[in-house]
Amino acid sequence: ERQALGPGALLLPGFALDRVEPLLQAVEAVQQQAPLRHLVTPGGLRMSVAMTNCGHVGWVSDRSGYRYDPLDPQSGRPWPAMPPALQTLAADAARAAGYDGFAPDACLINQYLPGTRLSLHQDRDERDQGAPIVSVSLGLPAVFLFGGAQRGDRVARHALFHGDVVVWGGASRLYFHGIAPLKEGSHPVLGERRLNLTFRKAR
Ligand code: MD3
Ligand code: FE
Repeated sequence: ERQALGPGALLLPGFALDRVEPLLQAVEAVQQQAPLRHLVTPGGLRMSVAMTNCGHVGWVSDRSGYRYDPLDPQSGRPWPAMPPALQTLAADAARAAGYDGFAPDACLINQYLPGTRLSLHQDRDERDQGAPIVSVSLGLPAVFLFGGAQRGDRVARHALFHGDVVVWGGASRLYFHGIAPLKEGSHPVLGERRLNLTFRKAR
């Protein structure tokens, strides 16, 4: 089962469901080396999403801007390597969407607690914008906001559930998107939170 969310954006409902345990184990191991933290935007605002990364480079934001950095600025050490369970899931999902040989070098891990939101933005910090982005949703459901190529384009709402994977390629890759404030709730596996993993070819 697959559903187009936009031009080149394919929803694979429940694609990750049969591998949640190894995925969460891998995420735990990453968090131990590189704890979740709230980054500051170039404008000086503290992001409500808590983030960490694994892979050759990680996405970071501070007063000087957004970038992919091989070092975790909090520890000064390289980001943890991308665990095989994560790499494999990303490559399998990309293949299912028609992208053979997807080899992400960055995985951004986002944690949402009730009330956490991600305002409308574009993902433009990756060098290779022909490569797709693969996203995996775990835990509490979220309302995904999906606009268009222009900030003012109308915004559609889609629910994203535990185990859902979306492969963002084609024109959708540069569309504005965000997450509405997370609703209160408790998920049987993750408790009162949502995790989102995004796999990218950043360099
Ligand atoms: C559409 N994350 O990390 S995942 C992000 O749920 C991000 O944490 C959201 O937006 C989250 O940048 C949304 C879905 C997603 C991810 C990347 C995209 C949608 C996208 C890139 C381009 C277009
Ligand atoms: Fe994004």
